[in-house]
Amino acid sequence: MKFHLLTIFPGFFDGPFRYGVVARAGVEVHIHDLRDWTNDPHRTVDDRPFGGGEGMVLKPEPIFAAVETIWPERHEKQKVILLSAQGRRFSQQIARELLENEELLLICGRYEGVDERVAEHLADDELSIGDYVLSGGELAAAVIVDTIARLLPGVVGNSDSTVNESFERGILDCPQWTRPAEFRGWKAPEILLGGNHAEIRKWRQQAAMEKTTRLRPDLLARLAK
Ligand code: 9D3
Repeated sequence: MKFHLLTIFPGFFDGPFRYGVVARAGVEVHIHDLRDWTNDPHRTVDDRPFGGGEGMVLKPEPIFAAVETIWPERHEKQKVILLSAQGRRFSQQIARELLENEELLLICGRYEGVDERVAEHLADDELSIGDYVLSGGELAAAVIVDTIARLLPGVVGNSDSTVNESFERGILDCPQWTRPAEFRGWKAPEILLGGNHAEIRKWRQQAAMEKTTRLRPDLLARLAK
């Protein structure tokens, strides 16, 4: 799968994509500097908001020019996604849907926002990664690329091992322990040390339920619907 990221901070991605699933073959990430599509000596990408207000807004022209250069012709399996705090909330299910594409172009917002004509007339979708305020879309882009890339066949070794993931089952993973069996007086659950796999499966299911009830009751409420 091929990802294009449009940003005013191309250097931002030097770190996150050198590690993990994104560094592997089969995942291509192309970083594009938005300022490359400006025509003025100052390489201006932003301007003051109409109607007044704090801060600056990303101008539409460089963004449209960039997307139209990267993809002179658009086809069905190419999607332009605007990342903004106002988008619909990204999730494991949206990651699965986006996996159907051949290429994704993620536009990273900055400043106070992006001229609304980008959302209305250029982007196929507008996504947020959660209800908190970031300083821009770059961290969101890294999160989305990582989440989709690890679902690609070949990434997890066993292609079945992602189909049963906690967010897709609707409850959290069960808690895990490893050696030593006793650490500072805290013992790993006895049942996990034995070989009764049927009992272990039951115990884990119960432990996952208890943990979900305590930390993510919202997931259980959704399951009940
Ligand atoms: C505090 C400024 N806000 C009110 C005027 C608007 C605002 C503008 C720009 C809020 C955040 C941002 C920058 N954030 C993103 O571009 C962003 C984001 C986010 O803030 N949270 C979750 N997901 C995303 S995706 C892009």
